[in-house]
Amino acid sequence: MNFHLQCIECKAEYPPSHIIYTCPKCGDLLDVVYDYSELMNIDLVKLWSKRTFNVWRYRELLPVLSRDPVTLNEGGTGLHYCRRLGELLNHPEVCVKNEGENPTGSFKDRGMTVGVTRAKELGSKVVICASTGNTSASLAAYAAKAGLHCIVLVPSGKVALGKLAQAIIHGAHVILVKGNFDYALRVVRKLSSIYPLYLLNSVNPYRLEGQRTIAYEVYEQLGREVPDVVVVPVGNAGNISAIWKGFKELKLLGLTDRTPRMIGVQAEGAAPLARTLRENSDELLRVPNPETVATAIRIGAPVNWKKALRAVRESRGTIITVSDDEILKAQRLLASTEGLFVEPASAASIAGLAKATSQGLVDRGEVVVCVATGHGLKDPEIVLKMTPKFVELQNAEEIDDFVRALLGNSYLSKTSTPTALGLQTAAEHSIPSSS
Ligand code: AN7
Repeated sequence: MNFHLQCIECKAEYPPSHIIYTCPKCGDLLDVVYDYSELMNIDLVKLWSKRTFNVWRYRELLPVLSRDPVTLNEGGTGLHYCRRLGELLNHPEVCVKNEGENPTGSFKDRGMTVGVTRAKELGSKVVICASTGNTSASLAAYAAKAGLHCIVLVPSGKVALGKLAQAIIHGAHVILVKGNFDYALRVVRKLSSIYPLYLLNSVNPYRLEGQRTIAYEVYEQLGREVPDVVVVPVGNAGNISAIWKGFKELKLLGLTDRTPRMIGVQAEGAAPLARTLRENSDELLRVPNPETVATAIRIGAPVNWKKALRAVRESRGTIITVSDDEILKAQRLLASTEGLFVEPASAASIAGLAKATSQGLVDRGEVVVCVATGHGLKDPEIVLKMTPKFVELQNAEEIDDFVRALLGNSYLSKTSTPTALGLQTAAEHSIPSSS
């Protein structure tokens, strides 16, 4: 499909051959604009149904010229109906879109497959980003696949271990910055304005386009229906903007006559958008020193704030805040009731739904999709930190006591007598030392 760039504020237009990230005239954000009329006579759903369930299934709606995208088979993630969780939240119709199933374990891969393909099309040799972790992990992997050099700047000491390991192993030049994400982003924006470094933060309009596919997939997975509410964790605010654009397009293309309400969720210590919306401010009310256990969304000056506020207002949604404690409880609840292990930032969507339900923002029976943005194994340290004490058993007798206590009398039959295990003790079982 034909596309060009357009400023969201002054509406100036630019051809896709220009390497720009913001409007050269007024400095505001850019959006990718398509000529949808080309698609009006095509049965899109039928076309899609013949293809693999991944991001490139929707290739007519992606802004690339190449027929050979840089791909790791991203997208096509599960939409899990969460009956047990729904019962606990007094809200039966909860689905979780599990973006941890992507190749590098987060939704960023949907954007990077498009963004890195564009980087190649535009002739770039080096890609760069600032990151709270997942963007760097994803960009490093796609740059490796494409044979491009990759530089990532991350806030020192504030990136989950798994994400850092990913960026390193995929061969990125990892630079630790003494400062937060907002500062690191300022630095890479400056660098990319001076040197030929292709910037792949979500200020890059092409990257965000790949993330619209979350909306298309949810639509197909719900049997060509749109949910009532979509709950999304918000950091730099690109994802909520992209998903909203995707749902609007489904309506524009005549595939549905409804759109969902978008509910963004921020951590209490990093909630600039929630406050900006609440106070109805025309300027972003920045948080100078954002802090939260959900390091992925530890962001005080979201670059896409304008797009995100438009998404929330147009969709008649809102932005709510949750505490770190609520986030960690929600993470454990989702993992222990549904078998889905997501990172703390992602669990913010579950905590957010719990809060929205209790505040009457979501009605019982409405179909809600929570976007779980990244995999729990990205940040194993937080789980261990939150686990007070392990049970450490020395021998078979203790194990027997433990199991009997766990099962309780109701599960035990009269024939199961204590310590009839006949096992060696752990010490007997250990390999003797050679001395
Ligand atoms: C798991 O990696 O900003 O609101 O630099 O990793 O689109 O920014 C990560 C963001 C939610 C917020 N959940 O998405 C980065 C980065 C997870 C994330 C978000 C992020 P946006």
